[in-house]
Amino acid sequence: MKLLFVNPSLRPDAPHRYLPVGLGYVVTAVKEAGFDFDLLDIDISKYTDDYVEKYLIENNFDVIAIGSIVTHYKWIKWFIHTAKQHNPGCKIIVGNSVGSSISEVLFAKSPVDIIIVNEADDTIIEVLNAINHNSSLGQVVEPIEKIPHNNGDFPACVKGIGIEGIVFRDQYNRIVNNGRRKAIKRIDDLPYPDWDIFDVDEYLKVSPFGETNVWKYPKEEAVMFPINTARGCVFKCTFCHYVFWNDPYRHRSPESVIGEIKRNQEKYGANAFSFWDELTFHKLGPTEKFIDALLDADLGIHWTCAIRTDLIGKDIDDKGNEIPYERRLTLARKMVESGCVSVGGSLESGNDEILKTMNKRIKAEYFINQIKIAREVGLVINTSLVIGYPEETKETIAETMKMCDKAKVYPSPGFLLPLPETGMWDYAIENGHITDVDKFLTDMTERQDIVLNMTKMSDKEIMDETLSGLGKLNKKFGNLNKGKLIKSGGYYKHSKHQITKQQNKKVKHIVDNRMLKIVESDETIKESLNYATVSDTLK
Ligand code: B12
Ligand code: SF4
Repeated sequence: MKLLFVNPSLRPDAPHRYLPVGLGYVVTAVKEAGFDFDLLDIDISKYTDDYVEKYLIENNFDVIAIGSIVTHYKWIKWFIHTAKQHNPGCKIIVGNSVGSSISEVLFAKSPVDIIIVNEADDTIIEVLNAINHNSSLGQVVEPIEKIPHNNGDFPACVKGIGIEGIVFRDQYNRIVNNGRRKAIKRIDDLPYPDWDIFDVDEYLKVSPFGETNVWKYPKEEAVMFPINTARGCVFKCTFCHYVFWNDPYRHRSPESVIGEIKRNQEKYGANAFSFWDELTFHKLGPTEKFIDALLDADLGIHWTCAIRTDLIGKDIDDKGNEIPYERRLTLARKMVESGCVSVGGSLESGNDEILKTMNKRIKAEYFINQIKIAREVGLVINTSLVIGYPEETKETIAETMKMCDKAKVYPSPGFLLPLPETGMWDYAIENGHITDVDKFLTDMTERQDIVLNMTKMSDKEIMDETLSGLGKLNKKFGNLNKGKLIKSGGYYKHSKHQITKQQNKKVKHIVDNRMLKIVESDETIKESLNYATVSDTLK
């Protein structure tokens, strides 16, 4: 069986590239199961569409597997059509949310053969074995039962039985859904992604660790690797969807994560890590355990992650008991001590009513609490914003900007982008905001564009209000060109004011009685405005 895996390019024009963790897990499982395959890594090799087409003309495959997220629908559709045109006999397998969350659409609009729904590590092996042995993927359950969906008026899949976790086209052109596969219980048991399958050296040249406030080694020596420490999330925000949505939240043990860190240190010289999860830390207890284990391991690394504002910003628990400030402060301090340089936060909106509609289960004030602790320990915090919920008004946008001002943070702004299988997708379909699903998905870009306006304001009003707020924040805390206020391209460009250091001087910063050396900086005074070390900033 001639098998090809394809790594597409989500952002062909971006200067940076990152090792694809999801595909990394999949190809590692396939390699361990003994299959030979080719890899067409479009992302790192920057292949053009013409090159990809030529490659598909010149090479024949029995199976081609590709995965991406749903915003990549237009290109994935092109790829499937092109691959089938030049390799008509091959089976096309699609994974990740561009398959999982819109199966009905992709089957109707492309000649895809099999979609692997959600977690693919085990399913892909069963599918490849079935194709290899020419055995059945499954059959339709009689009497025929249609599976309801909310992806417009595309024909529904019919219920099937067979390899769990796939949707496939049978010999009668029926789209058969074999139902969900149970999530892998112990993700500790998964092999570490085998990065030798990819051109690691090339990736490392273009995977910068954008943080400047490193102190464990000179910043030019940072070698960054992504790492997946958890799958799924315990929350269900109405703008969010990822492939582990229906699976239980699972996190790896500290030993397993540390094992992968050490493997990457020894094998590839890694010393910086980005935790790429939906939710790396879900509550204080397990987070403390993880950070203590990182400290004990004394790895000499730096790391970043995203955290919800309730992790260290929530001061009263759901039963009304106080969550001690000291406990949260100690955790943040230990995070820094173990090498954490910055965290992505999640203010999302400065308006508590909108936060409720988002089902975020946080209060805007948590962000301020979190920032206060972060600044005390020298941790840089950023935040994303989701502007454009139906209730959004000029006043609520102003409230959000005011909260960023209070926190002294330039945010990563974005507009609500209704994605399939989210609460806001259902809202958009049910209220007639999306009528042509294929067109919507084809034209969809990114959260930094107003893709669909469901507010009572015009696009111009939303944009003007947002830009006016961002302009003021940029004057105070950012250093962005006027045209980059929304597509700001990397937090570090506008978070420098948070960094604990002084202009052209080595400063020493005491963290938990240990001396941490902060590296020298050649930045301008404006870039180095140092709110983090100004005591009482937020009091
Ligand atoms: C890293 C990341 C990025 C990186 C990607 C870099 C890279 N080379 O991977 C960057 C920064 C580029 C990025 C950009 C964006 N991202 Co992003 N990103 C993530 C993040 C944090 C981690 C992805 C990851 O590694 N997951 C861990 C692995 C194990 O899971 P996985 O990728 O889902 O893989 C599993 C399955 O999907 C499947 N699978 C994956 N690949 C393949 C391939 C094959 C062949 C098969 C069979 C199966 C398969 O098997 C895997 C193992 O079970 C996720 C959140 C998350 N945790 O998923 C968001 C996430 C994927 N991103 C998301 C979004 C929305 C975006 C943006 C559109 C944001 C924006 N600006 O608007 C942009 C995309 C830009 C564009 N042009 O469209 C959404 C996707 C939503 C959706 N429903 O599709 C997510 C889920 C975050 C969220 N909850 O909103 N992102
Ligand atoms: S936005 Fe974050 S907290 Fe909310 S469901 Fe998605 S991953 Fe979980």
